[in-house]
Amino acid sequence: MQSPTDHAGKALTKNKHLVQWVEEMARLTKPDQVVWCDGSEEERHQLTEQAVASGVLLPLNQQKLPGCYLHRSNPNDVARVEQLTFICTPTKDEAGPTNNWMAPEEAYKKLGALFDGSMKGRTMYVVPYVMGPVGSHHSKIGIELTDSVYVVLNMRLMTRMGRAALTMLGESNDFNRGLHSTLDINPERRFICHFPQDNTIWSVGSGYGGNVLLGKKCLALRIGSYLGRNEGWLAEHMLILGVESPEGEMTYVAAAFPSACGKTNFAMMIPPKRFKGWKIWTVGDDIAWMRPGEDGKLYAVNPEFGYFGVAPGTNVKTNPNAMKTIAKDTIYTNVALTKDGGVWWEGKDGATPAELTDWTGKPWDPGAPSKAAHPNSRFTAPSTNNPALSKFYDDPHGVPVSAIIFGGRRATTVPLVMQAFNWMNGVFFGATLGSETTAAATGKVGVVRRDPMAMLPFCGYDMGTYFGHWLRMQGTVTNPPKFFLVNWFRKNQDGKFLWPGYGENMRVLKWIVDRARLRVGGQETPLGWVPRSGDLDLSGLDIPHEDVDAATNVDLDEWTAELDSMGEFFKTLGPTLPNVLELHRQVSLERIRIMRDGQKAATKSA
Ligand code: GTP
Ligand code: SPV
Ligand code: MN
Repeated sequence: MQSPTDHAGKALTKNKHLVQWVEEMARLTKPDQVVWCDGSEEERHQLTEQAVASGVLLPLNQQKLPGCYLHRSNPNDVARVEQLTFICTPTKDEAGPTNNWMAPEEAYKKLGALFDGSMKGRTMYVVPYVMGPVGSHHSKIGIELTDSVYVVLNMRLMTRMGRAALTMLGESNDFNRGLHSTLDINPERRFICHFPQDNTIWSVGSGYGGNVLLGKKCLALRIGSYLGRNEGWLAEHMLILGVESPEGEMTYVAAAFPSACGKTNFAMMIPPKRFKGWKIWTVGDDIAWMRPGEDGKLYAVNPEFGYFGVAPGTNVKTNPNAMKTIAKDTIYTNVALTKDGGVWWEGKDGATPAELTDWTGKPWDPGAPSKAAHPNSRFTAPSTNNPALSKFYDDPHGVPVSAIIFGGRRATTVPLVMQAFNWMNGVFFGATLGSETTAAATGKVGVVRRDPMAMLPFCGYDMGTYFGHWLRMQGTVTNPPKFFLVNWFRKNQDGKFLWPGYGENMRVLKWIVDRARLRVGGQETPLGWVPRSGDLDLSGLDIPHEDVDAATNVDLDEWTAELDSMGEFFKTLGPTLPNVLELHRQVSLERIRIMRDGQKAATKSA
């Protein structure tokens, strides 16, 4: 192969490790041509035209939605497939009991056979990208080879893609090797395999989201978490936001909620009227890379450059910043189409349009039980469209994190907010996080499962060892953040949410910021600190006080059952589970027992 050039014939790289690997992968997959991407505007224009001509993208109404397109994926390919996602470490123990494991040689052989000739008649795109600010010590370089123009256009939105990545790479051999082919989009021939020791990802048989945009879940989380353990940092499924007070005081917060549990919404939140002068700035909406800084604080960068956000439920009331973000230059996937070339989904503003084409391309019957937009339909939009984008979103140092929040989707038990007593207790909150499953992955929706740190599908190595890494990180962070647990999703007997959520979550965030800055009180429970009555600012909030009480309540009977269920989960993790977490669980149970004894004695003597 000659030295690779961009579409205008200008040299792109002389990196022999890279050129050799691309040649090798091209020999395997046998594409008709190899195209190196430079990330330029002209290239985007060309690829978009091509995608439209081949039906991969459908232009939307360019007056209403300039630069916006619709993509419909194969109905068998609409979400991440956890059961087909593998960690391929030399031993099964390294992948741990929560991951699917395949031996590396077996995986290379099995997928190698599928990749053999898989790009015949197709183009192989070479997509160089940086995760994290270009040139930052936080950042990592990846190269994705793909036969999907949809993937190229999405990677262009989601990462710093093109020439800048090759310049940053220089002659180095230190880059993630990602290979992707859509093959025939057949679930029987679909595998997403990670080789942490080789810094390599092979993905075959899918064209959707986290399965194929290899910089995202595959590199930034699964491979990233492995690199983070070896190199002393954390790769987490967390949003990052800045809270600015009316006086201009800035506090950064990182929060892990499982897929489709509110990260994008929280990261773009607009505070309610009561919080005049308060502003939320988005640094990231899905992934955080965090490492200790010289001042002993934990610094976070968002490795991504765009948002791959859930469409359903997004509207002018719940997330006005997202609505502005996706008004231009956005790729919509699996949403419904209106008659005039607009987009629609369940939970969008206004009345349901009379005539809709559903996400599969068929006329939609409003009477039918099926949804017009797929529940995991998404938008891909550049973060620079976000009116609330933090001016530090691209800062090579990252932002200092004062609070870390874990949260799940729980109809019962877990209160609106609770603060951990210390770092270890915070790791315990994360390690035992439970949440109802959502449409973000294939499988049953609404079942409570343990999703530690919201990383169950994304941790690239053994879970117990990962908890150990989290615990040990305390030794490197002398000015540590405070830890919190939240739940926006508690329900009443009728199945209605007790807490209004979205912008109103500012009330909880305010308490978190004040706690992190040691300037508001709290009530101690056996499990953590909760706001005293009156600590949460509820003025101007139009919901019954009983609902707030029910949302914030810590019921010791429910928590006894919860701690028992956490114990069952711990048992499944095996010998690498740090003992201190099991001890903490037992101490919590014992504290509940003693507390209830005290309460009983008090009732008797009264
Ligand atoms: P991923 O991109 O899959 O990682 O999801 P995410 O964590 O970014 O979730 P997102 O913010 O997209 O929200 C997912 C769904 O939860 C959407 O349908 C939202 O409308 C809904 N949601 C978000 N925040 C709240 C909240 O505070 N209360 C309630 N009831 N629903 C919420
Ligand atoms: C998630 O499922 O957590 C996502 C979407 O953010 S995907 O990129 O498909 O993983
Ligand atoms: Mn996510």
